[in-house]
Amino acid sequence: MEEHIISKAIIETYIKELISHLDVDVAIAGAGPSGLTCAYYLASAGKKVAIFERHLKIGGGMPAGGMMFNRIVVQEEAKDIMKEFGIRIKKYTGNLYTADAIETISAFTLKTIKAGAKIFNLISVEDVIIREKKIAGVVINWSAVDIAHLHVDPLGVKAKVVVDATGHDSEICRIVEKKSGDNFKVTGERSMWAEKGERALLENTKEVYPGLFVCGMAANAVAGSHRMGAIFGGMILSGKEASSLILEKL
Ligand code: 48H
Repeated sequence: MEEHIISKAIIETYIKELISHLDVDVAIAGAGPSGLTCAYYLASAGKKVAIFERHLKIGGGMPAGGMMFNRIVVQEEAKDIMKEFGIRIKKYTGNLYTADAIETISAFTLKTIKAGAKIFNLISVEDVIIREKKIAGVVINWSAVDIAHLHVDPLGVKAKVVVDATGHDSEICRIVEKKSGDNFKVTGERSMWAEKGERALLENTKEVYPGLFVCGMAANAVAGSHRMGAIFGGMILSGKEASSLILEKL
């Protein structure tokens, strides 16, 4: 058991995976609940999907529940998806259910990987590729490069469709706003109003620029809709909705 063979096994197999995901059907920025759900349904339908996640951990805001109480609330409409992922939910009151945030994000992560989507953590999407006014891929770099403010040029990934699932900051849409040269605007999210925010989410989940779809909190941020706090039904429904719209397009 020589150390350099262990190193070779890690580097060789990682690089193989990375190379095989330099040209994908769908590149998703962000492995939060909406990005994972979107990836799960796309991969289940046979699409080649790469998720690039800035952080070491997977799950975005979900593992922290509400203010670090690691429980989440979902509404009746999301019950079927929770069931599909094998997550236990408990009726609380009315149409509201609770679930363990760690169980939920673990199930989402595992099922998404097993469906065939590839998650690359510690990699950030720092730019997009635009050809003839259409998004044609993402530009990636090690997150550590950004954190350390190093001058290291990035690499490009070709994608038929790109999904902005970056949450509150809607980072990919903000890049397009700044760099496309078109009149594409990110409005920015509004303050907390759970009911309105959740209701607006599905409507805001769409192709916002040719080749660029937005889901989850980013969808509300782009459209200028409300945040909703630690209720997650809308996030996973939005991820599923984005996958359906993308499947129609591909
Ligand atoms: C690679 C990136 C980049 C980048 C960011 O925030 P998320 O959990 O996003 P959603 O939309 O799936 O879920 C939102 C939910 O967690 C939430 O915040 C809610 C319900 N808030 C309501 C409220 O009122 O506060 O995940 C986004 C992920 C994160 O893991 C980021 O690290 C990652 O995207 N990310 N990854 N490249 N440029 N930017």
